[in-house]
Parts: sequence; C-alpha cells; structure tokens
Amino acid sequence: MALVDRAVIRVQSGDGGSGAVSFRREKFVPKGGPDGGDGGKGGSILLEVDPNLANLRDFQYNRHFKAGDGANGMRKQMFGADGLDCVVKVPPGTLVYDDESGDLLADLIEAGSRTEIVSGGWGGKGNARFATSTRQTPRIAEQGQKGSSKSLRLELKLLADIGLVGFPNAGKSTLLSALTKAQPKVASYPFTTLSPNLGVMRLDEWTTCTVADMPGLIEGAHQGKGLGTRFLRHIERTKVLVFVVDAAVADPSRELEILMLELEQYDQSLTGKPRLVVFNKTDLLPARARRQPKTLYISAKTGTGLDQLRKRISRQLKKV
Ligand SMILES: Nc1nc2c(ncn2[C@@H]2O[C@H](COP(=O)(O)OP(=O)(O)OP(=O)(O)O)[C@@H](O)[C@H]2O)c(=O)[nH]1
Ligand SMILES: [Mg+2]
Repeated sequence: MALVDRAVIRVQSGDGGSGAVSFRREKFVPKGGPDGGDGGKGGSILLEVDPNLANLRDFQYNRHFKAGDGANGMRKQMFGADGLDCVVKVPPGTLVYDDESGDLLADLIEAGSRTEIVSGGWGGKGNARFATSTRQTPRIAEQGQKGSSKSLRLELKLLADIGLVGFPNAGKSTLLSALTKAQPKVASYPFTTLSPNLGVMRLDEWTTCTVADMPGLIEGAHQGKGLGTRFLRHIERTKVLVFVVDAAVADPSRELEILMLELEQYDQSLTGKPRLVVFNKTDLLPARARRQPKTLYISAKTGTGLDQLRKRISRQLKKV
C-alpha cells in the first residue's frame, strides 16, 4: 500500500455564545439589576500527535472537522457552557500548513503533544457586565464572536533515524527486511518500492532505531525521471543515510557517484549528513573480487556483513 503522506482538511472552530440580557426578578424587589450571564467560548481545533498513526490515510475520507459552539449566557448570571474542542489526531512528523497562504503553522513531532491551530470564538458579555452607576438597566449584551475556518495542508515527513537510498533493485527492501521485522515487497524488477517502508531495528538490549527504505533513485531523478524525488523529503530528517549499491553491476562506483549527485541536486544539505556506503549482493561476486576502502560489503540475502553494518550504524547514531 502506498504511503499517504499528504492531505488537505477543512477545520472550523466553534462560535462563541452570546451574552444574555436579563433582569433580576424577586418578590418585593420592584426593580432588579441586570443579571444576564456571559456566553461560553467556542471550541478550538487542536492537533494531537498520535504515535500509533503512521500515515495520513484517515484524512482521505474524513476531511471536515468542526468544534462545538459555546452556549448563550442565561439569567441569574449563569454563563453559557464552552463549546467542545475538536482534537484531530495526526502521526508524528506532520507539518501543518495554511493551505491558502502556504504558511507553516506547526511541525508536530512529540507524541501526545497538542497544538491549537484555530481558536474558538469568544463568548459575548452578558448585560450584568454593562451596569454602571449611571446606567443601571443596560439592555445591551455582546454577541458571541464567530469561530473561524481554515484549510490545512498536512504533510508527513517521516522521522526515521536511518534512510536507505540507492538505485532500483539494489536490495534496499531486502536489507530492510533483514535488519528489521518489516516485510516490504521485494522483487527482481526496478521500482518495486513505490513509497517508503518503515521498520524498527534493534541495536542492543536497550536501544532501537527506525529505518526507512526508500523507492529507487535513478540518474535524472531530480528532473522527474523514474519516480522523481518527491519521496526524498522523507529522508530530510533522518540522522544517517545508508547508500545501498548493487556490487554485482558493471560499475558500482559510478552508480554511487550518480546517487550522491542526485541527492545533492535535490537538497544540498543532505550531503552534510553522516553516511555509510554499503555494497550489497556480495554473494554474487567472485571470492577474490577487489574491495574498496571505507565501504561495507554485505549480502542482505545471506546475512553476510549485517552484524558489522548494525555496529557501524549504532556508532554513527551515537555520534549525532
Ligand atoms: N543475490 C542476492 N540478491 C539480492 C540481495 N539483496 C537483494 N537481492 C535481490 O535483488 C532483487 C531486488 O531486491 P529489492 O530488495 O526489491 O531491491 P530494492 O532496492 O528495494 O528495489 P526497488 O524497490 O525497486 O528500488 C530481488 O530479487 C532480491 O531478491 C543479495 O544480497 N544477494
Ligand atoms: Mg524496494
């Protein structure tokens, strides 16, 4: 299933209740003072980070969210009840933009955190608040303030620690399935992976990290070739990049160069990230094949070199 990483939703905060105009009526008190209570505040729209969510799929069907209206004020200085807030749950790593202005409103990361995106309207004051020494029977009260509505563009940017990048068919998904419990689709043709897959990798007894397996990149991806680079924003926040190269192709070093160039074209800042270079499919190489320095030789299929890769990843993560 493709990762749903974008959505546009419409949200509306609640109207404030209006203040009441009312006068005390008591036996034997001919002229009671004003006693109209205030209206309640309208409910707000809050976004909450739910760590159990991993995509924006729910918003394909559910696009409208409305908070409750505040109740009107009543006699005897009774305040109207506040409207109920509307809490919209989003996955960690969700960026929230105002769809009209394009402004970034929030970057929601921490599990459980709540952010108010649209505030509810204020309740109006009841006439009890308008009494002065010269005006003892005010017949005025405030209207509640209207709520406001907004179109929000939600964009998920995964929060993985490790990003696996490489040419199609290099074995990234196979590697993800070898390092984690994830079971992404693996096949012997290019562009098997169409959107990022996530897995959790155990580093030692106490630590885990998240690994994102990316769709394949090809030369010209930054110009839209292949699957383009749209999904690359998911590695912008990874801490370490792992370049996976098929060691059995004619010129693996050339592929590595192209990969690095493509990433650079997409976003210069990616080149500053700590990286590991992994030559995969070494089970297909002759035993005495020439080896390059600063390169890990693995086979995602047989498991050769994976312990060492885990250690290297762990060391890199400790540094950042
Ligand atoms: N011999 C051998 N084959 C491998 C190894 N790793 C992956 N493969 C095979 O290579 C093919 C591609 O593997 P995938 O894991 O789907 O490759 P990918 O990089 O995820 O490919 P895309 O999703 O298309 O970008 C599959 O047929 C795998 O079985 C390996 O270490 N040795
Ligand atoms: Mg794949």
